[in-house]
Amino acid sequence: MDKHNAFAPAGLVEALQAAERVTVLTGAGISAESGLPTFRDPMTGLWEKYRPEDLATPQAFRRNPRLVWEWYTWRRKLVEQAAPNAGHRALVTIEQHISEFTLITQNVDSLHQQAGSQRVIELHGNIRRTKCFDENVVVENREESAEVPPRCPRCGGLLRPDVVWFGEQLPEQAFHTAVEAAVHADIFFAIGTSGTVEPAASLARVAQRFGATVVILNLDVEPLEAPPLYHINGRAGIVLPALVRAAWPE
Ligand code: BV8
Repeated sequence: MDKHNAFAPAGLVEALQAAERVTVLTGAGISAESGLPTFRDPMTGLWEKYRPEDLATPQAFRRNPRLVWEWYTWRRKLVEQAAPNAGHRALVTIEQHISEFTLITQNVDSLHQQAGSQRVIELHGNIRRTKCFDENVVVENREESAEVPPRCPRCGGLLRPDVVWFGEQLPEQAFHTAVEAAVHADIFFAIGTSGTVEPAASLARVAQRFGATVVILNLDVEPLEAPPLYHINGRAGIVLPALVRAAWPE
């Protein structure tokens, strides 16, 4: 293997082979190669006059529940048509080689679980789940309804996607687990995330402060090999399989 493979720096490969605890934070970028738009992509079609921050809030939902529900219905249909890509699958392989592996995702698309990842912490919920806006309780197997948004079968309140909106608290247990996994990581990967949304973006800094090797994998980073910090510029669907091949040749 080329010793200076930009996608698999030798120092990082050795660290990966020796690592006990690996923590990964993923963002929309890892699902981009599955055809799902990221939040940095300009909104397309009928949504192009909106910003996600304008639609993914409880205020927006209160103001115009139909508009927000229909945006999520559009996104959910894209998610249902999407399949995991080689980046998601490479993380499943890494999980199989590492004794304590934690995958934290900001994504709401279930593609990590579909790829076979076992330990997935969903910081921002999941677009496939629906909950009652008033009771804040998930509604299972709801009947299709002509009403938009549909109503809660229990209390008649409006239904909403079970995702964390801007201005809403993250699920407490999920975030606590994520912080612990950052604190104790030997290696922390931040993959396909612009690091613009808090408190998820703080996890890489926590890992760095507690002595982890930190790897930033993105399309918009300058390559850097300054152990214990690595910046790898490339697509997750290409770089992660290259790292796996270098660390654990068949
Ligand atoms: C909170 C679910 C406590 C919904 C999401 C003022 C008032 C109130 C709050 C705030 C405030 N100022 C700041 C805040 C905190 C706020 C925040 O961070 N705002 C930002 C906009 C500044 N955060 C919150 O509100 C959080 N809650 O703080 O609670 C609180 C409570 C009350 C009051 C105050 C505080 C909740 C945040 C969760 C929001 N929900 N998602 C949905 O999906 O619809 S966030 C959503 O956007 C995603 O989940 C994700 O987290 C974020 C997008 O980030 P990324 O995933 O990084 O995606 P992005 O498109 O940005 O970047 C993609 C990257 O991939 C790019 O860098 C690109 O280069 C790269 N890439 C592309 N292709 C590839 C690639 N890389 C590799 N390979 C490729 N092929």
